[in-house]
Amino acid sequence: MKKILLINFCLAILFFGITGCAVKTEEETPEIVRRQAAGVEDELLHIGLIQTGKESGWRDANTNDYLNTFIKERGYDLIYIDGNSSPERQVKAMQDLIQQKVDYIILQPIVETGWEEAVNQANEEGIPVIVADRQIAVDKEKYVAWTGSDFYEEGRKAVDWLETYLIEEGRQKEDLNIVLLEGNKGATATTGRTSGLRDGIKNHSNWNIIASECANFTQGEAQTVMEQILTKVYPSEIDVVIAENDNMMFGAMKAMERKEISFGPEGDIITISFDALGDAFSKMVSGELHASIECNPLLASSVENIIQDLEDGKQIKGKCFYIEENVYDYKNASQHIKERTY
Ligand code: GZL
Repeated sequence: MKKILLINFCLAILFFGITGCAVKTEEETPEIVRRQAAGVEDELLHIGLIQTGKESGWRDANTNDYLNTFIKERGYDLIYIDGNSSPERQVKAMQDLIQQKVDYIILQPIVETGWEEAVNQANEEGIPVIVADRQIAVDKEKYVAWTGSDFYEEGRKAVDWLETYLIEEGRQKEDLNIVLLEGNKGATATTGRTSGLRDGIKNHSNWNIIASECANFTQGEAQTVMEQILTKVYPSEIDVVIAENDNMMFGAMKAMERKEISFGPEGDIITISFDALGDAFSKMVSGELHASIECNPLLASSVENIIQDLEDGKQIKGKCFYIEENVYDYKNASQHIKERTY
């Protein structure tokens, strides 16, 4: 058996070496070549997962979903690598996984750039790379597929929600000053949401972004950034705070609370964030948060479907697999809070 595997392995390398193609198709390779990771003799699929870090509640839910899906009882050996919020560490992790000859690499990139060389190395070794959550600025032919959210659409959904709310409140003609807290520079979630928000906001000549600062999707940085903004802008000048994830909104809320600024449906400042974490639902129910635009962290099943299709020798039809997401607000949060799983 081992000898056949070795012959197949050499043929696969020859095939991948010529075409650099990570996608196996029925007519090209009828069966998946099992790479025996160094010194490992088993029938498990060895999956390397490169995660961004632990920057938010969304990330914890995303990581746990993978840890609960790719388990030995289901035929996987998951090698989880925490990128510790360092793009450089993530690239090194990919090179290490290539050395270990894993069967698949799942990449959850912090930022889009810096991936060309490492992804090429994975191609040369015939290791399929599946990108999830944020995207990478690499030729799409170099990786199998991407699955995640439409971040631009999320940004537009936030503006749509605000438009509707203001009309319901009879405030659509009011001048509106907006503070925007952004995620990591260069992350698809940031660029997508920011573009969607700005494209929507510029349709309103009476809306104005008076401050936009990066807080890297973390609660601590957002509190610091909001405290700094509040030294330059009077609270009475702020009508809306939009945070590109719930954790940054929680940090902004702490900064506003310290200044005794009222916010939320029962306060003065409109508050809108992204992710729709359980804690965000609690704040919508308690009257602190107006709305949270859902960003679904449960990507493991979408990634597993791609891997299983490859294992079955199927062609992957498409490059981008978007996941379903909703908008929740202070009016409907109490109907959904019990069903939330993260
Ligand atoms: C979105 C994801 C973002 C979340 C943040 O898919 O990349 O990163 O919105 C997380 O909470 O930190």
